[in-house]
Amino acid sequence: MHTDMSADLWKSAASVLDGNWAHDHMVPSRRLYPHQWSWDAAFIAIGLAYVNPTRAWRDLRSLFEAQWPDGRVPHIVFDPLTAEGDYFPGPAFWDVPAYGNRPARGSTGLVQPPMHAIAAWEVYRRAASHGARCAHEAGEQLKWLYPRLVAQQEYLTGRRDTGGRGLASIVHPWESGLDNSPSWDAAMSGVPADLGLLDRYRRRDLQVADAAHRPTDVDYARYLGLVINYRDGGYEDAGLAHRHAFLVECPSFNAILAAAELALVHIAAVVGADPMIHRRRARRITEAISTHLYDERTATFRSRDVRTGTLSPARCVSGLMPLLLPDLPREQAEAIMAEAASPRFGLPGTTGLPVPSYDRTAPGFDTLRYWRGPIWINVNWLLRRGMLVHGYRGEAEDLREAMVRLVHDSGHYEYFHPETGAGIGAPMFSWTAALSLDLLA
Ligand code: 9YW
Repeated sequence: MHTDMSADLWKSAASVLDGNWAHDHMVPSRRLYPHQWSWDAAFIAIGLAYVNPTRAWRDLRSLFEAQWPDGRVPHIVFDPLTAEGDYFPGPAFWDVPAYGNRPARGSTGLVQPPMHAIAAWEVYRRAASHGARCAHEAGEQLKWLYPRLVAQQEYLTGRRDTGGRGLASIVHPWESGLDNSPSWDAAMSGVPADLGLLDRYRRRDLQVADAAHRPTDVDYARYLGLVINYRDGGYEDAGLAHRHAFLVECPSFNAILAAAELALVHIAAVVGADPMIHRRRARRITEAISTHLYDERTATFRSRDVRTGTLSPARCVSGLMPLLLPDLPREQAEAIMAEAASPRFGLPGTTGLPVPSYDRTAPGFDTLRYWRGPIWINVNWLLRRGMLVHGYRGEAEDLREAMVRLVHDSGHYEYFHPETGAGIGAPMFSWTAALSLDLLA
């Protein structure tokens, strides 16, 4: 790849991360998302590992300082210096119960995909190249994080196994990180949409972003209704199957959950804990994904609605994520590669672009609307990682080059138009910048 292009991209990526640092954490985007988001912090740490490892640890640590006593790591940790009006739904809406040594910063009661063990291991691995002081810092931070990462996994594999199949359920589309993905359409159609909620609570996102890109009002009313139901039950998980309208097992969330156990195998060995526990858990989750989330007929992974027991008809990028797992049966890994290469997604060898978030051939494919079509760098980064796990080296390199080219030509955007490659959503978006650093290194 052209070295001037790499040098330019490296410089602009590092400067986006400098600009988005807020005293003890990184914001995903200054204007749109002025707090700390959970899985963003993990992707961001992976990039900070190259330019500022101390900040990578600080960001992960400030997130885990807000961990709940039951082990859940909140999907947003609020910055008390940001005005309530600058983001909705803010701390007042979430109204989370007081818990233990909860820091002054409030949080939500939802989670996001547990990318953090993967990130912590990546930051640790790179520390030695920054010298002895950095390596020592990494050892100390890893020791601090380990029990907290384990508690996070135990929360998700325990209390969140609402279907009893050895998989974690999400209780809200926001927990997937793929907010309005068509993967939830079938399950969401059964969730009441009280549009009156939108009169009471104004959508802040529509004041700072284009309505044509964002989830619709009906989606949003359902999102708020689900939060209110979970919140009014004290964010308790026991008995959710009987009192919550949305419980879904997502192949991407669960693939990350299993990949996190594999990262914990390495971390446990460094901190003197038993790695075997994690190896066994990774195998169990992989088996559950492979058995319960695979549709034999179409040879694709789909999300499963726990309430109805049915697989979603939508073919989304989340179905490609189980490629992360080394123990996935060979024919399923091959099926994922075939799906990625098909006209539904398309690999850069054919399209010149990374894969879109949704099936290009589906009638509802929408080039602008968030997770219903646009290209996102974080899921493509995960797909490339999966390709490397299964030995698809040529495809992985093509995908790396396509991502680098896209971000270089279009900027560090939140997402990209899946036909033209134009940058859309928020500019100067942290995870796009952070993962670009990793792709260049
Ligand atoms: C929202 C912060 C978050 C990401 C999610 C993405 C979006 C927040 O932004 O959700 O308000 O809709 O879908 O993955 O963590 O970058």
